[in-house]
Amino acid sequence: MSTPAVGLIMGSDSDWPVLEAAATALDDFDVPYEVGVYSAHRTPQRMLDYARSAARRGLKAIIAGAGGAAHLPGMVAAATPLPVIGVPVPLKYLDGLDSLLSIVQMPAGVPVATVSVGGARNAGLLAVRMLAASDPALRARMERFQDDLETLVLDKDAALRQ
Ligand code: RP5
Repeated sequence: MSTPAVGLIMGSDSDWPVLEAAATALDDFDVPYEVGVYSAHRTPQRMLDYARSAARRGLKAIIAGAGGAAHLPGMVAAATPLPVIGVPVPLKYLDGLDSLLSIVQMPAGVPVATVSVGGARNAGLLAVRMLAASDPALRARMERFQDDLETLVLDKDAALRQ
């Protein structure tokens, strides 16, 4: 097993059905990652220990998903120098708007790169791009992925026009 480059964490195991798409994106690019549940409210010390040790342990980026009063991404960003990508998880009420606002509205100095509500796949792809900035082989794979996206759209366009 290679050393994880990305930490994929969430506030509750109930977030996993949403966060799984980030894992799939990382798998698509063979990026090693670790997964865990770290609640800002229920396990605050465990969350801080994780964030404070993340860079030392070799992680390069952290994807953090949470719902409702979604403080996990921001609190992790406060305790690590690594880039943190926040995924707002939609819950039963408010359609995830509460999660989005809890994650996106960070004070200056503590950035969280927030994706759309439920946008875990893009969170995974953004983490790949972060790693690709210093990894030419990974960057080439990302470029091929983008070419494939374009081809897909052009094929669909051509099919519609027939
Ligand atoms: C948040 O509370 C979690 O990220 C989750 O989205 C939400 C609900 O958690 P559970 O009550 O399902 O464990 O901390």
